[in-house]
Amino acid sequence: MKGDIGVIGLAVMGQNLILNMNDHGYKVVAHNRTAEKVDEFLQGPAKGTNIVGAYSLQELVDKLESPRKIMLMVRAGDVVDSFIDKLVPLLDKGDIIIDGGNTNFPDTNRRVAALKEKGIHFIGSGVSGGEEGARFGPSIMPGGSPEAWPFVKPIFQAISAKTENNEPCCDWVGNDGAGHFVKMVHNGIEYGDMQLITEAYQFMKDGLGMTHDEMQSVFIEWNKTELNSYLVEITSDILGYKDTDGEPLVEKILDTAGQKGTGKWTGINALDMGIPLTLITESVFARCLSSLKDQRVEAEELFGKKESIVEGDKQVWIEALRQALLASKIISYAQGFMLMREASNENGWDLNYGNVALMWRGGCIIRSAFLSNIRDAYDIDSELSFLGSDSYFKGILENSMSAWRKVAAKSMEVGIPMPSMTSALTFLDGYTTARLPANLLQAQRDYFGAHTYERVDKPKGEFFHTNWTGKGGDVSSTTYNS
Ligand code: NBP
Repeated sequence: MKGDIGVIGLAVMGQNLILNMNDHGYKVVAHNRTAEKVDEFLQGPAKGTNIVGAYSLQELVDKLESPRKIMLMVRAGDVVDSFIDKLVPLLDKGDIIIDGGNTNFPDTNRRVAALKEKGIHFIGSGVSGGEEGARFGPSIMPGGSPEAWPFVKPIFQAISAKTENNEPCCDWVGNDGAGHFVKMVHNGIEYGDMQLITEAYQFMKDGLGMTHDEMQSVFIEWNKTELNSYLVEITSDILGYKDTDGEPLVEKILDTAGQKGTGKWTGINALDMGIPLTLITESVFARCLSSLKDQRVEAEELFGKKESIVEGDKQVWIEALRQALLASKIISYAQGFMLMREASNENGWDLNYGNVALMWRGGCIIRSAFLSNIRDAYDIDSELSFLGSDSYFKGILENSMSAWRKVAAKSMEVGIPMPSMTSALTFLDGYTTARLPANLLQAQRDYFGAHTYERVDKPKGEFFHTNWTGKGGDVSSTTYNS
């Protein structure tokens, strides 16, 4: 009997996805560049299963049922191109290559188009959930050649995480690089969620002087509220984790955050598309700032930074912080969905935002109860332009406003950096202001560069230039927006 699917790449994600597919009754053929890893896998975790090995790409291809489905779980970038180049001459028209790595979506756009010319279908799929997700149910976000989806759908939906209603956290996202785009936004939101939690932690630790056990209890309690999520849950575990000397391990970890690029890509795309994705972008910059450790140590001394003590009733502050965190999180997701909406419109992807929320509901790092409410919001209005306008989320934003402002103001007053919580509030203040000071900005642009402006008392699209000093000419610059 031939294999149902081939997987190339036997590192943590590949191995666990294969075992997951095997659990669901699929016969998987496993291949890896370094052949010894095939043997190690077959004699180790795959022992006693139906998984078979292939020591060359030809062997892999020969062992698969038609149309062949070959999933790459390898390092993103050139390695994927190199495998595609080697596979294509061995494949037949109608065969399917799937890239399940963390690929930047323009690469997927390019690969879908290039392979289409050769008659090969290509799927670029986000896979989220790390090792445990891959093994027992990840969130899977496939996009690319729609013709390929019916062949891959049963396998992907079988191995994916399921919601409490047993719905698979996997559905077709859209054409071209849509799946990888949505996975990129997922990762950006993950950056935002993590940053928001760290800001709450710093406020409690430095501002309120709380112990790690106290903070752990707060996160345990928060996890029983609308903030219920995987990241809040693991944060409570981390805060309670003691090193061998009985002290909290988290305080022994160097405060410089790493990043692999997906948050940065999300920010770059937001800038390219002109979407104010402020919270996620601040979260990426917060990681950049954290990496300037030596400079920060010097600057703290140079500026003689004082302790940032927050006076007042601790319980009142903790509840205010919870509300500020929840409201900021709503803004982060609202901005992320704005970005997806713009990308969907620009690329003709026809994204289903409710389905995206459902795919993130289980298996992935940002899984949370909150995503069910997002799905509900898009069920009510599939074209919702701002998540915060949905009545459920609007209610939370309004109810949290006072506490959110108090936390933001206090953080500024005592010097606790909270870039994401404060930028979220600033965004909402801007978004809910009908008249912003951009009129003055337009006047400045016209003053120094004759960039022209529109008038509130004239139809939109009519542009004016003023000779502000009486010395300039009347020739205006060309009017366009980049
Ligand atoms: P890695 O990202 O560490 O990739 C390891 C695989 O890539 C191995 O099969 C390795 O073969 C192969 N590879 C490399 Br590295 N360089 C190669 C080359 N020049 N030629 C051929 N093969 C090469 O594995 P992973 O962490 O399992 O991730 C797989 C994909 O899934 C990545 O795109 C990753 O970004 C994504 N992802 C990872 C996670 C996670 O939590 N780790 C979560 C979600 C998505 P070798 O054994 O011969 O070196």
